[in-house]
Amino acid sequence: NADMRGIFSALLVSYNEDGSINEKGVRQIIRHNIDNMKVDGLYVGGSTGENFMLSTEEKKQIFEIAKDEAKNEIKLIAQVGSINVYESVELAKFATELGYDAISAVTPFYYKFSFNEIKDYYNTIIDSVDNRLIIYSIPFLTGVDMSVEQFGELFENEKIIGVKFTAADFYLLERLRKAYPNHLIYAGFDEMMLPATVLGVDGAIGSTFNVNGIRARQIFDLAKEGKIEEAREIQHVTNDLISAILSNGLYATLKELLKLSGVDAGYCRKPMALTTNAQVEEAKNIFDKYVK
Ligand code: HMN
Repeated sequence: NADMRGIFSALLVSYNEDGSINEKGVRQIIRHNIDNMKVDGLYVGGSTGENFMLSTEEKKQIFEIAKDEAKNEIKLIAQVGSINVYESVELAKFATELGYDAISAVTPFYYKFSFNEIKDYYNTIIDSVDNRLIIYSIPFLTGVDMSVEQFGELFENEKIIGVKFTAADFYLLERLRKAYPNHLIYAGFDEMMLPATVLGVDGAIGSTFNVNGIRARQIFDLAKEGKIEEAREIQHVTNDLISAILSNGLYATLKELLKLSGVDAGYCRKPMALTTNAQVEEAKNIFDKYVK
């Protein structure tokens, strides 16, 4: 599974003001990631794509657009997780037929599912397709925490090849790295990429790589080479950028920054609010300072 190592942008999706998908804009975001951010791959249908607010048909449409635009230029991961596991199976089949290199699924959320239920969810999804699966663990949004042993139980299924680890728990990250040296671990918090890389992650999946992909790769490569001080300098600038983005509204600001780079990144989708003038103005400052 070494082919899946590297820097993956969590794909942003361009929506029109009425919430419909702006296909042309989505294609431009994908091209920008490939041509200018030089990413190794895209994580399609994640939180960053505002995926959990979409219908099944819309999710499929985004998978189709991404594959059609990216072809085989980069690796593609399809996030198919949903608390409707039958939808996840349908999406897993759809993405696999399109030729996605792997699928991923968020831990089922909202209800307090038992670990056995979570395990059944993952096995149901991946056993329905001839593909590989990456667990998407994001406890701060899902409330689902799993132990080293529980990850091990999921990894008993050979088709489950890794985890996207969006957490600040570096103790757990270190324990997972030691216990499962042959599974893929992706860092999920861009602002903590350096410490995660020092602990030996295989790659990173992040929203801010849509605009900061070049610095992200520098941090990753320098840290892998043991050049920690140089990597830290770039993480400092990166985190000045990320703090500014987070204070101004994450997805709205990323979209404004893309627009300033000439990409038609559109709007966020309801219930997320439309961008205010103040946000647009602040995005210009952020762009001039850190992105241009
Ligand atoms: C996704 O599912 O779209 C992303 O992979 C999620 C990714 O881990 C991002 N997390 C969220 O947006 C919740 C991060 O890139 C995050 O946006 C960034 O580190 C800023 O906090």
